[in-house]
Amino acid sequence: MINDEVARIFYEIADVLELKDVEWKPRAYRKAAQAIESLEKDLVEIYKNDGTKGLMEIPGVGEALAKKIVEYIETKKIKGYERLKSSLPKGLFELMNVMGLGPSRIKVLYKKLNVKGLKDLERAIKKHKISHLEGFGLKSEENIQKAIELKKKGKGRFLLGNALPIAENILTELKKLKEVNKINIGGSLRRMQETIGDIDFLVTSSSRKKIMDAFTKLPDVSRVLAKGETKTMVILKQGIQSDIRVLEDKNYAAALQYFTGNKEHNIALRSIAIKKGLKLSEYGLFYKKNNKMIPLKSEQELYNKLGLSYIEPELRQNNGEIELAKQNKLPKLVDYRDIKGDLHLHTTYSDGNSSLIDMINEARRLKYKYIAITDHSKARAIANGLNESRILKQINEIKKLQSKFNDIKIFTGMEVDIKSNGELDLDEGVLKKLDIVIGSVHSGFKQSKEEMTKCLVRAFETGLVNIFGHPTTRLINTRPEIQFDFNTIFKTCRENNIALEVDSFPERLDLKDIYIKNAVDNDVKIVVNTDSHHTDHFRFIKYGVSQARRGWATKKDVINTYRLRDIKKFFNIK
Ligand code: DGT
Ligand code: CA
Ligand code: CA
Ligand code: ZN
Repeated sequence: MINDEVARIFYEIADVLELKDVEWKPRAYRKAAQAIESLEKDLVEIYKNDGTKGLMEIPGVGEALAKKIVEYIETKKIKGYERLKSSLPKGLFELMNVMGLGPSRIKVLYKKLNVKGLKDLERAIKKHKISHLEGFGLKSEENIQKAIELKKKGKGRFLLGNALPIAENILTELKKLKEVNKINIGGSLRRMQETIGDIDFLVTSSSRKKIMDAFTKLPDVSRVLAKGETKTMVILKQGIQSDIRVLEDKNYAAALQYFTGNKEHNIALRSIAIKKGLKLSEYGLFYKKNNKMIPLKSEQELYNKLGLSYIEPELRQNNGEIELAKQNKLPKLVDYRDIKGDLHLHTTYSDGNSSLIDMINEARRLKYKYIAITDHSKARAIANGLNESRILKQINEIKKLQSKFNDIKIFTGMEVDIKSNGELDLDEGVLKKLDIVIGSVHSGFKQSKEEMTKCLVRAFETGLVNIFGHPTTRLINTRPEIQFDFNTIFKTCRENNIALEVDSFPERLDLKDIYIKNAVDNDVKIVVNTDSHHTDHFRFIKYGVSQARRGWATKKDVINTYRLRDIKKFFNIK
């Protein structure tokens, strides 16, 4: 779909216009971009069926913007946008992706310090020029420095949530080829790592050339880096690299294992093979003494032949999984199909883009047994957070809707802000009326570890919180984690029946795998939620589940795999 491309361009136009001090227009572009992003239909389809008129029915899209969309559909370019872009130094655009630097601050840096790109910015920080600017200060200088470091570390890596849909599309295309025997995604993507360097495919076929030709001609391919007999590498239009390997059927099991990795896991397996008088490569498992290949039907068989139980791809990082596989003691990981409900959902009551009834119906379509509606509380004014009277109104609406459906339980709830002093943003009275309360930190990120720990403990000891939402508040590659003492928080959560959330939103994936493992080891319960702001976001659940799996969580560790009555019991809901 070109929807994402158009939305991205509209966001960029908004940024450029803001840099150029144009009023109003940036807002209009952003609104349209948002609407386009969450559109279910393809813009091309809409245009084909209903022309410019059809496009103008998209919220926020008037005649002028509809024309721009048509121009993009027809020419893959928007001339006005190219012109606008070339009127500013190129480097300013890379600054846009540094967290904490919106167009308004970039404007100041550009005008006052002539900062034209990342290099200029780093130089200015070194000379402490930024702290002297109005509205910046020492703290923001430090934060910009940190954001640059984060950005550099994540350079060239894609979010799992962006890479997987691209890979799945290509997979569908390739599967249509009759020359393809077996095919699978490999690499970090099969391991469901939170960020992805490139998209790896493994194919078995007896006509390699046909596969390579088809692969390089895929509509998503923008450039071919190398085309060989067994390996081809391309750059996709989305900017990510993709590699394909084509081997024979007899190599499949060993090749899939090898190309799934990770490297450290592979190296450890290889040395186990050597100790057994075997040799392991991407082509197969062989006897060392005569180079004879041991036939393998599956990865499972390969692991078993090495004296290990099967290891799920999400666990393969040489992080202790091999030792446990030797003793047949690996935990049975929570499964993607185990999830019975989603306990963090926003609606148009606050900053969601879908209505309460649409969210409920989407959950019913997914056959969920229960959900919780958890809009923002009043402190989040920019998110249209709810005050006490609007909450009561929502509770009433939920009650009315609940009486219509007996296939799903709709819990009332709130995502309530935990303020810097540890107070909750809503009164005890109203919080007690709700089934499920998520406590989240949305401000005061920079408190010290001690202050933050104290603040969280105070909030949790009220006994009013059921879920600690997106606990570290990090945004992958852009916002660092908040600091608190995990052991103290684990203890407080255990004592107050609070579950730690794994937020499935692609840029959050909060908690990280190591923290999940730690929590589970400490007997703290996990809840995998999507934090959906649109019906389209429910699908993110698989990224949260993969994160939980990479954190070694089992079904019993994840409370939203429980039956309705057990989850009620856990949270003490009547
Ligand atoms: P990425 O692409 O950076 O997100 O991470 P991966 O793990 O997908 O790495 P990639 O694409 O370079 O290689 C795919 C797999 O191939 C990797 O997971 C393990 C295997 N592999 C690559 N290089 C080596 C190596 O030097 N030794 C061994 N044993 N395996 C390797
Ligand atoms: Ca890869
Ligand atoms: Ca690769
Ligand atoms: Zn939140």
